Amino acid sequence: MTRRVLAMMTVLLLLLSGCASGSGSGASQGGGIRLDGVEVREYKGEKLGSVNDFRENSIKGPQVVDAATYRLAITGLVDTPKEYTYSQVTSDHAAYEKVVQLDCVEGWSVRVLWSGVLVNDLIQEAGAKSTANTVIFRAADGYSTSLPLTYIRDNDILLAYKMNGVTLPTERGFPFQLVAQDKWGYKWIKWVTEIELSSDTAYEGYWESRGYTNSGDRDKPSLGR
Ligand SMILES: Nc1nc2c(c(=O)[nH]1)N[C@H]1C(S)=C(S)[C@@H](COP(=O)(O)O)O[C@H]1N2
Ligand SMILES: [Mo]
Repeated sequence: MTRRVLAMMTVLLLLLSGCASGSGSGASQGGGIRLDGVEVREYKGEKLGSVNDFRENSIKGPQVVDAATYRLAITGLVDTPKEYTYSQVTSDHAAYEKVVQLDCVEGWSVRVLWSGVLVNDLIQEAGAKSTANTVIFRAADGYSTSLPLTYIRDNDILLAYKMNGVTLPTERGFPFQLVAQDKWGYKWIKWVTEIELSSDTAYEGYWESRGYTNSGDRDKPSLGR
């Protein structure tokens, strides 16, 4: 009990001192630079879940991705196909943060602070052709999922490289997990390697082709069509 109170006070002190607030890529509202490795557990007065609250049930287990050789490809219906290194994604693009909850169809949820780049910023650099209306995401484990281009644009959907201020651990999808807010967990693809612009609105990803809804809307049942 006393140990818990002490731990809470330490976190509070860290937050107050500013060294645990703000964006990892530079200055923040608090003016401090958040040091990687210190998990943020409260954001604007809201208690957050933890990196350790997620369950690992990926189709082939955690994928170990080497940041040095990693590439993110933007392909399909684009004017200029792109290939980014890890640091080109994280350092050459504006950073955004938001608190979003992931809900798995298996009945668990975690709400954390995500930091990342806008998927739409990457798409805009490649230049989506006017016929593109679907975004297909592929990952290092062969997993895939898709979402409407309008959903990606209208909701400022993030490709996250940090949660609670900490670089995504291997289990959480390093280097990138899609923050598919308002969608079931199976849309939150981890270990993303490719973003393909497509006109195939009927494309079905890994779980979608196994009976889960293609919309993946969190406010609707996940099974059936
Ligand atoms: N590449 C890949 N991404 C994936 C999965 C997967 O098996 N492979 N599983 C999805 C499912 S069903 C859920 S609920 C979330 C869970 O995220 P977590 O493993 O970080 O808890 O990841 C999603 N992203
Ligand atoms: Mo899930």
